[in-house]
Amino acid sequence: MLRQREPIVAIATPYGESAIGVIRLSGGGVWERIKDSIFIRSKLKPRYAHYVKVLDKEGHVLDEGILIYYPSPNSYTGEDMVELFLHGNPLLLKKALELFLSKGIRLAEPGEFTKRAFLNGKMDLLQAEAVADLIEARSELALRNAQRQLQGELSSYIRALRERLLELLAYVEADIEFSEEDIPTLTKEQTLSMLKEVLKSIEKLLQTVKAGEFIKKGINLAIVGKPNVGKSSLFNALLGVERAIVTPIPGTTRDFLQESLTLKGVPINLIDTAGIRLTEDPVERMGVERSLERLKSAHMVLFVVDISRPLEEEDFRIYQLVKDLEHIVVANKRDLPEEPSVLAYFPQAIKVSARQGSGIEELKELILERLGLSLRDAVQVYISVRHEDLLKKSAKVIKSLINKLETDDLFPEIIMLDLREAVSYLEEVIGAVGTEEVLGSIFSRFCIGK
Ligand SMILES: Nc1nc2c(ncn2[C@@H]2O[C@H](COP(=O)(O)OP(=O)(O)OP(=O)(O)O)[C@@H](O)[C@H]2O)c(=O)[nH]1
Ligand SMILES: [Mg+2]
Repeated sequence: MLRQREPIVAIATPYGESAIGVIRLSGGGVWERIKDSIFIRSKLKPRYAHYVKVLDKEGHVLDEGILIYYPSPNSYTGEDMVELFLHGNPLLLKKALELFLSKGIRLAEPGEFTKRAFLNGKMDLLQAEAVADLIEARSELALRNAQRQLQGELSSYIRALRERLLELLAYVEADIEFSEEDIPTLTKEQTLSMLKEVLKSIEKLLQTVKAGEFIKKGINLAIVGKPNVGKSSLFNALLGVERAIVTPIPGTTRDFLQESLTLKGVPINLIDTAGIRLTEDPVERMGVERSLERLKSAHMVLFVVDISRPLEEEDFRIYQLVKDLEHIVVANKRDLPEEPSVLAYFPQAIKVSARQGSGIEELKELILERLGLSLRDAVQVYISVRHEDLLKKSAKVIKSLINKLETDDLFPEIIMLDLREAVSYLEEVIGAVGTEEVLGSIFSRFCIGK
């Protein structure tokens, strides 16, 4: 399995001046390739920090630093690896890089170290993806999720589903191959219940894709409503600062405002918009048009109404625009006497007072819950679009198999083919393949020849 490929090299730290710059090398016999350029006093010891000098072609000292040698298989890639910690000067690092390139070591492609780690079985595909996610993570939750995935949480979740299907497959295949013999089989009900259980788990995972994207990229949350209902006040209350201008005059906000905030680690781009109404004022009208535009790019909308006054035609008109979008109805000004018709029309509304700041924490929690990000959720792993595609395919096959089984008695061969297909998609998610394992699963389970 473990293979040593041709040596590659890369500068592993970002371009720019820094205290330390790291050069990473990996591949079969990489140390032998570079050792002429390294002055080292002691004998090279695996995974030991050596003080070294890097010598250029003329034998001059290019820099001094620390070198660590990780012989295969105990390295990140599984190959022989060298990490050199030099001074973080871009020019110097480039010179060192060129020195190694001149020794026939190739420049690494993006992600090539991690790709080699995957190919050498040091991690599965999900974990390799998590490395990229971890480096890119820009919010606390994204970071935490990437770390979880790197630790193999999502992998083990998917592996468990795959094992359930393999178990079923083992029964079915044994039924085909050894139908004459007295071996344990599953009833149709048992098969169905196992399939349904797996399907349910896949569907649960599928629900996390949106949230998974949200925690990586953040969400656009737009506040809309007719003039004077308290949108800007709500904007400020959510931000926790007096950012937007608030006045009793309808039509105060003319252009949209954006501010970033994080809700429990989720990056949110909060947008306050101009109150939407038919207006003769050309400036306000442009603002209204921009509000409508913001609506389109919003992942979620907070539709604000004034709980202290009867609803008007404008409220209903705006509601028509948002009702098919992901939205929350916010009944603001709950500190004032309540006009009962508002809640009669919008019983689902959450009551807040933007001015007094009450109900705001509950609103934040509701936003996260609607986004599928509530920390109370049972599933704490999030999938990405690549996983979604494969999981959907797997779910589709399982679903149709359930339907067929419920209406018909199927040949085990058919069940076997469907199961294999469903399993193959799960394997693609983790990047594992091998039909050997199916056989292994049969024999470990049935002790044939006993
Ligand atoms: N009593 C009470 N008044 C509020 C509350 N929220 C906002 N107001 C008042 O309502 C008026 C309008 O508030 P804004 O936040 O400017 O309303 P807006 O929806 O942004 O208005 P436009 O920008 O004109 O569309 C101001 O006088 C606020 O002080 C609230 O929770 N309770
Ligand atoms: Mg406003």
